[in-house]
Amino acid sequence: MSVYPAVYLVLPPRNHSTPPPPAPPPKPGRDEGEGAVVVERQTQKTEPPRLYQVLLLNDDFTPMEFVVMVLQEFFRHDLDTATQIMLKIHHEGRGVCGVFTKDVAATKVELVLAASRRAGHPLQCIMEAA
Ligand code: TYC
Repeated sequence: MSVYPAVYLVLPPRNHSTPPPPAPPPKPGRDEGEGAVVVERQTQKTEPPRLYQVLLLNDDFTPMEFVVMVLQEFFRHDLDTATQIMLKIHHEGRGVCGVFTKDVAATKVELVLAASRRAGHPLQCIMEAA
């Protein structure tokens, strides 16, 4: 007779037909919780807007002072710069007042022409692609 106590290992019944329980769903990440919006990254496609020069043209009748006033009021140049631009136009026939996006340039042209006609001057103002 043995001196050791009997030890029995109790195992659960074998069952090869029952699959293991499904793994729990992964915990949502920082941006993947319920109701979150996932935005796909896209490569940059936006082109910078095209720019347009606004120019004044010389004529024989518009007073120099009026042109200087236009350059100050509509293009925010100081008196010195406005005078230099006016003289350049006077001598060379045309000169750049500023460079703007299309809508802004078109609006400047309209405002300058309206002010010139209101004052009775034939000043010409145009825009050109820069
Ligand atoms: N030539 C004009 C004069 O002698 C002055 C002038 C300058 C007119 C610029 C238009 O865009 C102009 N009075």
